[in-house]
Amino acid sequence: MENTGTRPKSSENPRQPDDRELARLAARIKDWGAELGFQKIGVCDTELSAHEAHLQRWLERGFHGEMGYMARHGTRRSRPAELVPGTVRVITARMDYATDAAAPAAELLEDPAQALVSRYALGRDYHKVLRARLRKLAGRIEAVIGAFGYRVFVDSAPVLEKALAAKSGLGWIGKHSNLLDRQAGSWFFLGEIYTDLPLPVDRPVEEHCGDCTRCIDACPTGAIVAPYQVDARRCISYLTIELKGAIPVELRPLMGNRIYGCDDCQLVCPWNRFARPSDEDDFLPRHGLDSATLVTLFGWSEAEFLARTEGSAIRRTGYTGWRRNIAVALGNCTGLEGAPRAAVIEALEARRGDPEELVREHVEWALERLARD
Ligand code: B12
Ligand code: SF4
Ligand code: SF4
Repeated sequence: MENTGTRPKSSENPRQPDDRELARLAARIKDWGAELGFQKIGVCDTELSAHEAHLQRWLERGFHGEMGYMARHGTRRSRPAELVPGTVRVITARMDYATDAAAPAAELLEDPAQALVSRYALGRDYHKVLRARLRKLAGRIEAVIGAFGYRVFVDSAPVLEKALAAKSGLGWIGKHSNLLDRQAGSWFFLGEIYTDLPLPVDRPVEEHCGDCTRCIDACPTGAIVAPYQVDARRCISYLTIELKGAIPVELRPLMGNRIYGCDDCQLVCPWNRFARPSDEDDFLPRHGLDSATLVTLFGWSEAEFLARTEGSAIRRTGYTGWRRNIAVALGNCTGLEGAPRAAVIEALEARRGDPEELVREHVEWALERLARD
């Protein structure tokens, strides 16, 4: 959890800015945000009761699976002032991560022997990138107005990031449940600054999903059980990143070669045609992760895994999760013949004696599936 805020002492900040000063400050915050590499900055108040009800229902239905942290914080997730007392506004920020430098996901999905790492995880861990920039943004505000109360968050605490971003006009929540924007699609990260500054708020944008259901239809595992409702337990992103134990057997064949996260619901979204590539070097693919074969990645030792995922979001799945995920993808390499098939089987057989029972079980599943092919 973030702990970067400063609380104003009344003697440090004796005069509250008036409405005109606050409006001017909000405009400057947006300019500074752009200078710091954010594509959009918005401001909203903290009233999230409709979202709180949706969140509650999502939890009651058990859609969070093993993500205990989603249930743990009571109403603090949907009531910002309970998480950070004194919060009256949230400054929200969007940073795009799509890159032209990566091998196209659609092509990788067609070749079962290739590994598919979701677009957001190809480069540097976004938490680090956004957090550092948001701290700079808060620093700029402080340099102008003096000490003020704030805290910076990037997917690091009980915060309803998409709801806050939607409220502050950064986009609308699509049927796949991600936030999207008409000019930018959905390939972006979100971050926030909770603050006690009563800045003027922005208006939400209209939603533009209309009759479209492409994301729902394209989901390989049927995880989008209704518009705006994702059962995480079926989502490949959850299965490959958040789930620590065995991947349910019935879902394994549906995962294809997606070894870390999944982008299918975004790949088919028509608004992503308007996404602009990011010019952040931090989000460029590292270690050939956008074009590696499954066999290559399965051969990584733990030391190689740790070295090549340093500063990357992929660390979250751990070396055991990495091998588990790739074993499933190798088991999905049906339809291969000759040398490529032999290479897949050889790679799996080499890990039959893996020290981890979890990995061994997924390797056996994969070999059995290929034996039936
Ligand atoms: C838990 C989580 C997950 C879980 C659960 C996903 C989910 N939909 O909740 C899993 C592991 C599956 C996941 C996957 C992904 N995630 Co995620 N995840 C989060 C996290 C930590 C919390 C999200 C949350 O609050 N879920 C709770 C449920 C209740 O929210 P919800 O389903 O969106 O429902 C809300 C609305 O849709 C609405 N609602 C719900 N039901 C209904 C019904 C109706 C009728 C209406 C109108 C509205 C409505 O109200 C709810 C509350 O706001 C956030 C970071 C954060 N702290 O916010 C990142 C975050 C949402 N993830 C992010 C990303 C990038 C992803 C992936 C794309 C990664 C990948 N490529 O693999 C996938 C996308 C999968 C998908 N289709 O959602 C980004 C999204 C950026 C964006 N443009 O929106 C975030 C914001 C992280 C960040 N800081 O950038 N994620
Ligand atoms: S990320 Fe993949 S599995 Fe999850 S909802 Fe989207 S398409 Fe379905
Ligand atoms: S694919 Fe269609 S329904 Fe899904 S988010 Fe995009 S526009 Fe909305």
